[in-house]
Amino acid sequence: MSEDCIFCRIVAGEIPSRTVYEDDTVFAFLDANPLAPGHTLVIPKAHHERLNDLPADLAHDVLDRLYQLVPQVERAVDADGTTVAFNNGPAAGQEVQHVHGHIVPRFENDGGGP
Ligand code: DGP
Repeated sequence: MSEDCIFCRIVAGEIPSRTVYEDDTVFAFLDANPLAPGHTLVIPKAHHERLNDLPADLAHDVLDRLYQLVPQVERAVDADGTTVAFNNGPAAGQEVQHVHGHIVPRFENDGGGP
């Protein structure tokens, strides 16, 4: 855990969040500043800043769980589709320096998207 990392503090329960999924290595919770209802973040519990830093087995756990959560999130908000994204590094818009994947529910004609 990194004491000054907001996502580590969420995993530790020091900052409240709306949990979507939790196991030994992966945590998923609702984004506090959602781009759409149900916007979910999927993170490794261990602190790693960048995708490039993730050990292969942990990368597999995060991506596997993200993949499994997509239909669950879509069903929860009756979405028509999903945008899945990782902002990897500040140059790509990563504001929280703890690896996280975004699951953003999408709706017909919502005008969003990358
Ligand atoms: P990114 O720009 O890819 O680093 O996205 C960071 C996301 O994290 C952004 O959509 C807002 C979300 N976020 C930041 N702080 C908190 C927090 O304290 N709680 C929750 N649930 N989400 C947060």
